[in-house]
Amino acid sequence: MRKIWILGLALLLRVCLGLGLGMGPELAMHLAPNTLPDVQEAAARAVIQRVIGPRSSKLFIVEVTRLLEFRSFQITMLDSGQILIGGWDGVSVCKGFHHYLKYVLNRDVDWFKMRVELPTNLQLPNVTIHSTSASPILYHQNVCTWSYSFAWWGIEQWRRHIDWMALMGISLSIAPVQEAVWQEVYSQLGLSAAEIEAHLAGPAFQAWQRMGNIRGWGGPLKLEYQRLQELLQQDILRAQRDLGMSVALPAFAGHVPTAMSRLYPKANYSAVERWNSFPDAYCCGLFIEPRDPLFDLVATLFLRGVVQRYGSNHIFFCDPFNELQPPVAQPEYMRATAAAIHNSMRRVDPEAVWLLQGWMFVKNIFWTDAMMEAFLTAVPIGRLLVLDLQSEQFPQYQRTDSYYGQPFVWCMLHNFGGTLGMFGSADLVNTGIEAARRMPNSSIVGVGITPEGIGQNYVMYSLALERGWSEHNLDLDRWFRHFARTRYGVDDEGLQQVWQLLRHSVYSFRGLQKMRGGYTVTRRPALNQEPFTWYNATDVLEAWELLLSARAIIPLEDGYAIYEHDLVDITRQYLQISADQLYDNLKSAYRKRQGNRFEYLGSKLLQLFDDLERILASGSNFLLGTWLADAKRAAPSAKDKANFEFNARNQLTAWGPDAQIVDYACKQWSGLVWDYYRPRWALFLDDVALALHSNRSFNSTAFRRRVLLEVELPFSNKSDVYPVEPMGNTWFISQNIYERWKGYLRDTQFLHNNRISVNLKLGVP
Ligand SMILES: *[C@@H]1O[C@H](CO)[C@@H](O)[C@H](O)[C@H]1NC(C)=O
Ligand SMILES: *[C@@H]1O[C@H](CO)[C@@H](O)[C@H](O)[C@H]1NC(C)=O
Ligand SMILES: *[C@@H]1O[C@H](CO)[C@@H](O)[C@H](O)[C@H]1NC(C)=O
Ligand SMILES: *[C@@H]1O[C@H](CO)[C@@H](O)[C@H](O)[C@H]1NC(C)=O
Ligand SMILES: *[C@@H]1O[C@H](CO)[C@@H](O)[C@H](O)[C@H]1NC(C)=O
Ligand SMILES: *[C@@H]1O[C@H](CO)[C@@H](O)[C@H](O)[C@H]1NC(C)=O
Ligand SMILES: CC(=O)N[C@H]1CO[C@H](CO)[C@@H](O)[C@@H]1O
Repeated sequence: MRKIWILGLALLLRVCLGLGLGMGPELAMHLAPNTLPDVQEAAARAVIQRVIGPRSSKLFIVEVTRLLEFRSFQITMLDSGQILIGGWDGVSVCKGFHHYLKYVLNRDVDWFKMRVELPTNLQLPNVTIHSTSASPILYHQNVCTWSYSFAWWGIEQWRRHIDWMALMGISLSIAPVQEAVWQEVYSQLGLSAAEIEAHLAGPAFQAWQRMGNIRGWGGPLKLEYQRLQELLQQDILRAQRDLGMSVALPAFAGHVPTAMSRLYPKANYSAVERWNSFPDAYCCGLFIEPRDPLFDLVATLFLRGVVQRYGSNHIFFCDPFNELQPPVAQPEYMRATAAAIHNSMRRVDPEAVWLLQGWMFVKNIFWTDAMMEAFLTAVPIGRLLVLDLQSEQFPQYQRTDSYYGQPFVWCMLHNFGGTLGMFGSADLVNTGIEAARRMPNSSIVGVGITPEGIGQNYVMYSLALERGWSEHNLDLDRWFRHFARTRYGVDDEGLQQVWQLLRHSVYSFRGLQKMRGGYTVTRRPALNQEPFTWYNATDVLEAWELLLSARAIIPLEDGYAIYEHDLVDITRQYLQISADQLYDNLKSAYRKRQGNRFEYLGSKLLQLFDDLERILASGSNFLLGTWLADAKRAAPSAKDKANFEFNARNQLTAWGPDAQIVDYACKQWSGLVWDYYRPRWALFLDDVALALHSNRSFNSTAFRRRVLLEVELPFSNKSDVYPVEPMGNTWFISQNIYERWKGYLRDTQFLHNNRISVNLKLGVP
């Protein structure tokens, strides 16, 4: 073992001296943690043990060796009948194990199901497989994921997620927790405790305060909590680095508390522009001009604090202008700014690489080609790594000639705000990665996923990451079939058909619309919405029917939980579509002043909310109760629980003191449907019906005010407790709802059946 390691070191040395590996591998090697192979082996072994249990995991032997090709794994069978998985690092070993699990044993994991029960008498097939990642870097996370999905997680949830990341082959992510460092830096500089408190946002809003968008909202952030977060992040980092993953840490982007101008009145600041109409108390902090000496002072203090607490993999992220306009529109200014920021990193770590989210370049007229080129080329080539943040819909790498030579990661930004709704662009992901790799002189060095929130559409993340590892286009037909088979652990034509139908409908999006999860059920009611679907909803109905009929063949001990999860999701999806359709009909009834029809359809919509609540309540992954309980559990002390609950509720609903980005992070969850979405629509239906009957027009201004004061704002301050355990039998509830909503399709009051084609499948005259 030791000998192999020394040989590996020699190889590594050769590589570090730049002897011809190409920019991607060289950069990835530069960032790789120097964890010893036996530590990585132990970590990979532990992952396998958690996934298949101690008994089955004895059938696998792991070995980390740098004699293998960079980011590759090799699977062989030993004479003992055990399977040997060798990998370049711990992550590659885990990826190899996942490959064997999914493509040899035909079983798979999911975010919600990280434990796989293998048969006791399992004979492991003898295979020899060698595979190398086509992506030197596989990236995961978005700064927002930490607030929308990870906000309340403890080490248990993180453990499962890191295991999952390793199985997918993910090699780079971020670790943005930094409040304890700021607390220290600001105190050291002379800010008072109150001034710091006014700056730091609450536990559900840290992502946007870190980016300079808001300040203080949802606070105070207690010292005790800052300390707990710091310890948690240290555990997370250790777990990741033990597997050989690298982690990018935060660097200083320039945003500081307004009170800094009291201490340093002569420094050159600009006021950050208002973000989403947040009031002064919670927005518009200061931005220090990067060439001002104060920038360096703060940057150095901060980054030293970060590295001292969290170590370093030579990669730091910061986004000075995320959804914020730079103060000066001149290429020379942009060049000097970028250079100053990178230099501030180099002062602490001479080998620093700057990780930048390319989001600011998307659809922003400020960033002309000249401005972008000046900004991007101010940093030595290879020392800036750009996340092309939403490559499946708004790629920027073409427009910038591959970021003027700076390495970039092709990313799928599949989700905003952690909203639910089946959705994805399977074909575009498959072919988009190919196109980016084949572009002449492409500087692509990896593939990533950058969801604002996780916990939905698992299939898309699984697809994008496998595509990222793979050198070739995936055969999507086969891939989706195999997905169905491994998901439920049973080889069945009907189940495969379910996923083909979904693939060709919900997962076939190709539009340029911004998908933000705002469907009729979750949007604030109004008469001027235009819901749309890009697919034929009959496919979803058929998929649902097939899924319901598969109940008897799903293996109870292993596939059933994920089967129930999918049943809840598809029922939810069909109700979501039906609500859009009901809405179109309600609008037409109003326009035609058909009071009775309006009330009839309104009662159906309320029935739909009842059904939606019932099906969601039966699924363990669709409960508001869990989100709130997790938030309260994360509170450092009993007296902080109320504010943590406020944070958790406000983020999902009003998102701000006055509904600034109301419903941006909406969730189709049990509890939220019942106490937030349904009451809004009930108010609306009453108001409109009243207007119709009294021969008045509906006053939308008055309604908005009423719904804000009666539902949207009060929700954040409530403290009702919701179940954390599912209720009812999912299959029976789903079947019952299926019968009802299939029946409504024959209803003559539904004049606008533009989404669901009733005639063919259901035999309506
Ligand atoms: C596994 O298959 C390979 C290639 O066919 C063969 O050489 C080897 O002996 C087999 N190993 C075992 C343990 O069956
Ligand atoms: C302050 O910075 C701005 C750019 O943000 C620059 O235009 C201006 O000249 C600077 N002022 C001083 C006094 O350096
Ligand atoms: C690719 O790079 C080479 C060498 O710099 C250059 O000669 C060539 O024109 C480039 N091709 C394209 C399509 O940009
Ligand atoms: C939707 O699919 C059904 C069944 O395949 C088909 O009969 C119908 O014409 C389709 N509707 C539209 C709008 O494409
Ligand atoms: C609508 O309601 C608003 C607020 O209550 C009120 O100021 C306005 O006059 C009303 N408009 C009409 C046309 O009644
Ligand atoms: C919610 O509570 C906060 C204080 O905790 C208060 O300032 C705010 O006005 C309350 N909002 C509503 C809508 O009751
Ligand atoms: C606002 C409104 O609905 N006005 C209607 C009141 O009733 C008269 C007569 O039926 C209609 O002509 C108006 O359009």
